[in-house]
Amino acid sequence: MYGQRNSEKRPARTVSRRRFVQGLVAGGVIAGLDLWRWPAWVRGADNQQEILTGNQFALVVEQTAINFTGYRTHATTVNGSVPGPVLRWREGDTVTLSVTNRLSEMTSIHWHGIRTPANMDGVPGLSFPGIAPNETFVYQFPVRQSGTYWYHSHSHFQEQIGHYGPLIIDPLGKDPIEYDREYVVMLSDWTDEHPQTVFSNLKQQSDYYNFQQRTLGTFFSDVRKNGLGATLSERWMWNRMNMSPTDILDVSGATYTYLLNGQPPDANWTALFRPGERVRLRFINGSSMSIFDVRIPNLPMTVVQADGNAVEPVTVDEFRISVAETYDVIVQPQEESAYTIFAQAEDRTGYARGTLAPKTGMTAPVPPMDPRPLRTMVDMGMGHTSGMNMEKQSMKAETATASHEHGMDMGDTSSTHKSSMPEMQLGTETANSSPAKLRLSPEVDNIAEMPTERLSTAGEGFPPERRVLAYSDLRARYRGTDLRPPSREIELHLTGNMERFIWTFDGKLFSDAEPIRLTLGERVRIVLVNDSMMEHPIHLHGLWSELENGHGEFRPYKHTVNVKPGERLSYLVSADTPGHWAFHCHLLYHMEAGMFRTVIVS
Ligand SMILES: [Cu+2]
Repeated sequence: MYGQRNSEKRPARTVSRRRFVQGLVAGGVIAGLDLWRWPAWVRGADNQQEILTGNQFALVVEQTAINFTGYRTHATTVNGSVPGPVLRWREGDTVTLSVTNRLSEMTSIHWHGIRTPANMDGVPGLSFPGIAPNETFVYQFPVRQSGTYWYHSHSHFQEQIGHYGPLIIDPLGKDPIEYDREYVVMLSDWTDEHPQTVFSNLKQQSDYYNFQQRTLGTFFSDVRKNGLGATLSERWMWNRMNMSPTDILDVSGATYTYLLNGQPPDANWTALFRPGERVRLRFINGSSMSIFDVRIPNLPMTVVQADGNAVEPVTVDEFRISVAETYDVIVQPQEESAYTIFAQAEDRTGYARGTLAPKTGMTAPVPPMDPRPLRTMVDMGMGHTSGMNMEKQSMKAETATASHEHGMDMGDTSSTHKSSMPEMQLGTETANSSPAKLRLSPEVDNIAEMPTERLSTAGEGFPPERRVLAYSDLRARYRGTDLRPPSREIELHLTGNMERFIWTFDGKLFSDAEPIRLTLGERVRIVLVNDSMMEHPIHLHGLWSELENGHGEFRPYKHTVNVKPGERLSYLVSADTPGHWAFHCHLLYHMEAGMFRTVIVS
């Protein structure tokens, strides 16, 4: 059992890895240094990250000894810490970042969500060749946006082993968000296993890190709840589909230690406040594979920014943050007491944790993890279901599986997609440039028969009494800058073979796929249909993804759009920056497994 394994882990030791402000003193990052921008409590606070400000930065990528789990090992770091230093830019500045590679392999830094010229985007093979050992590459570009972002390696698996850090951009004028203090809260996942080993394990056995199969005990409780017939047919169906309804995340707390600003849960990263203050928490999910559900028991959070862009304030108890997303929230603790920042992995196999407190050393209870979510028939892409039609669903499942086994063409399921999507109002003058004609194949083990619009839910696994942020809650604070309707539509299916750990767009591996071509200046609608049973945070480099979530011209601008299982959603893109751009799932091992395309704007 998982719980057993977890308790066998040695207690995390707090290691003084954080060489606070060391980079400022020793790293030669003196030119353009604007310490006045920072109030004393930020500069001096204990337990805070190194912060580099100004417009000139010297960054060094190197191997650094770390210890998150009780075992001493190495991380690939930026300036010697995990996460790397907070980079603080100002909108309107031109920033110069010299990145020196002290590894024995190639490296790179990608500025996630930042609108740079294509040759500054940091993706080896697309933007530039990468940074060779002992070489220094100088990035330079104007900063034309503000908000909370992050940076990370785009070279092989370096992101998993520590090569990431927060990136904050102050607006040129007054910040429209009012707050008295702010903290970066960067969540991530650490494993002592070599990421190549993790990937091989997943390739050989996709549920390698999932021990949460349902047992005989849960069978009997399901029978009591749902009756024997429904329980039998549901389980039979999942077996036929070669899936477990408990496969939520591919890599779990079985190997991961979840970090909050580079601190394991026991180290309890702590941020201070004075009661009554408005505290801005800048949440960044810098994980390789972990989606988190974040809450602060007894403290409502008001979401004010998503992926760096201001949204109309919305107050919630909890939000789900997918890999690579950022959310800024305001909290206003009134009591002279401590609060736990609790970020449980979506599969409930572990959590990251920190504390907000009026004094150092105070703690609040750490809540038990919620029950783990179960995948449902909606996730399966079979629409809404009830006990009544379970049998019918099972028959469909059997048909699909049988056809799969015999390699039969499932036929024109794409036409079903369209007719079954009355919720989506896909513009009038659009020509579908990529009619998806998918069939079951070694790369595609499922096709959503009835993908649904699911923007008004955060997904499964939340108790009903909690207010949980949904994508439909995100209304941009400012009207979009390009109000033209899209001139065409590109539909892409998020596909995979769970068992073989193959992940693709439209059933095609990156190596077999043609680039997606956009004409410079055109406005397009990207439609994503998730045929798989996993969530996929889809990240388009260089261009904004304006999520069509029912707010008209106030669509939120995102850089990463999480697509739930069985979901169909769309966003608009203005192809305003030429070049070769990466477009991929931000689950690191999904990207590596093939879920990646090149977008060429010319
Ligand atoms: Cu993915």
